[in-house]
Amino acid sequence: MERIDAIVVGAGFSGLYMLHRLREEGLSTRVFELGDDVGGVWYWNRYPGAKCDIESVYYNYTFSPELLQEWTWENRYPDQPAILKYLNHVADRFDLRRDIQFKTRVTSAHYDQKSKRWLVQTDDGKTVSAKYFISGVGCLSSSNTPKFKGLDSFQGECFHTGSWPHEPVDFKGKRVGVIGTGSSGIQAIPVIAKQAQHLYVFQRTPQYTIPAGNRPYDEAFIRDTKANYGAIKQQMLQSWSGTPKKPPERSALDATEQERRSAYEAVWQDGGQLLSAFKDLMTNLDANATAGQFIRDKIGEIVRDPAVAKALTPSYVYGTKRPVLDTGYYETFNRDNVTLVDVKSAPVVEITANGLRTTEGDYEFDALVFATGYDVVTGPLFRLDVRGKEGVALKDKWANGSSIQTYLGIATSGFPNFFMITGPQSPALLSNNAISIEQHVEWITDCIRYLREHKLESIESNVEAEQAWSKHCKEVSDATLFSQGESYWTGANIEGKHMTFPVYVAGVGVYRGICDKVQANGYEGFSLTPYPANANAEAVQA
Ligand code: N01
Repeated sequence: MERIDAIVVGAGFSGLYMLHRLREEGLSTRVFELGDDVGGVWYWNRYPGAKCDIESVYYNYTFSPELLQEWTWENRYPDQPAILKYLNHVADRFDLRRDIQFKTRVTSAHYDQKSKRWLVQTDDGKTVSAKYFISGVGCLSSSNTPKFKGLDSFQGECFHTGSWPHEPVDFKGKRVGVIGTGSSGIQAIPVIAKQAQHLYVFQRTPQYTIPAGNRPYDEAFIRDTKANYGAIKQQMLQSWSGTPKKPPERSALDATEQERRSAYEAVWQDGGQLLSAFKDLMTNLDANATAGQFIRDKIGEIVRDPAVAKALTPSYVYGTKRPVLDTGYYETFNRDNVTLVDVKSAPVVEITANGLRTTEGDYEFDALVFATGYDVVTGPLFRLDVRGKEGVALKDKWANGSSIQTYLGIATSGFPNFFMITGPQSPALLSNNAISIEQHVEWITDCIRYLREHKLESIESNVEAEQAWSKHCKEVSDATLFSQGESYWTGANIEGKHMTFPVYVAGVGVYRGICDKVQANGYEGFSLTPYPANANAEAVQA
């Protein structure tokens, strides 16, 4: 059996940087990637309109000053082709492809207590043994297609936004059905509406979304940003979200009605998240209600048909589902070729050969797009069939997500030398992922270097430490509104799934401080096991 130092799963933002850093440390490292090229979610999410809603100049690696200077983003928000181009550039620039095995699915990763190594099986029938097993699968790589009755009977073309074909898809002259109005649906719907003969949007929950305000960067902004990246990076590292935006200082409730409206209007006109307008929108229901009402009023102003406007108007607490940015979403429902179908009041009964049936009627179309999201956070991890000491499966340890317990969102007890980049109970789902990924990769790299320098065979988080961390995560999120609703954050989007809120919401800067302190204190909360006295040099090396 082949023996290497480290195995990383996934060649997206996480896996690429992890590979780069471990190679620099001199570790033999292999990345297994299911796709036939780099990119991770940005390789698979090629649906029309796919974009990131973090601004381009902040949604990139910051570890290499040279890379920051040589790469220039064109638009405020990067679309999928631009991000994929960037990640390809990174893969080439750092010569990463030679250690990535593409078109390979990890089918299991089991910890062998005897050899104290991870045995990782892949779908090519091989097993590789590694000292360290690192997940770079992210939170959003396991797409969810609801188990509708008759799913296989549809005779037309069928797509999921999370695994879009590489060949161009042409909806011209076609009747199209889109199920789902989360970030993906909201980005895809305006673009598909412009191509399709007719578009049916099947909406279960109306969404709060505000204009992204996407536009080309001007040269002066790029010049300034590049000149000041050092300072900007420091602001990103210390911030709540991982971007350098200054946090709001004022309460929405201290402002007059007119001041609030003009603050919200300024964000609406410029684009970006409304949550940036006041400091207490996610901690105070009354403050939050003012933001929700602002968007509800906008919907009424934009959408001409009052019945459609009403159906598009959300009533849940703003921000308890991930707030969305869009380009012309509500306006799309003024088009003659777009029909909104409320599948909350009249649920989907079945998919038929020619479309779908709700409790109120039949809809016929030629192509069906599932924009139904992901089995978030635990889905991609459970798919790896990770088993730790005594053969315990991660899935069983976390009882399907309802009892997620991690230490810092990076490690979990019973799984030595297993690291999760942007794992549950880290800030990842709510932060600028590029920054959160870098932080985890660097923390893991430092940790592995420490183990090797101190001739330590393994690291494993302590049960008490992860219980305390999980409790702390819950206390912090319970003090906000984030965890109070039904969302994919809590597993409510998947039938039968119930998940504890899996995000550390104290913010990127606070979290970084805690992780750094754990490291500075010799990995407090972890058990470090030395190699046995009689271990040979080769075993200690690898
Ligand atoms: O998924 P979602 P997404 N019948 O879960 C509906 C990232 N992302 O792919 O709200 C009918 O948000 C579901 O309805 P409901 C980003 O983190 C980022 O859109 O559960 N409908 C919802 O409307 C984002 O948050 C970007 O009632 C069903 C939709 O499907 C995350 O990915 C772009 C249903 C799913 O929405 C996920 O976004 C794209 C059913 N049985 C994605 N099941 C950017 O950077 C589900 N739905 C901008």
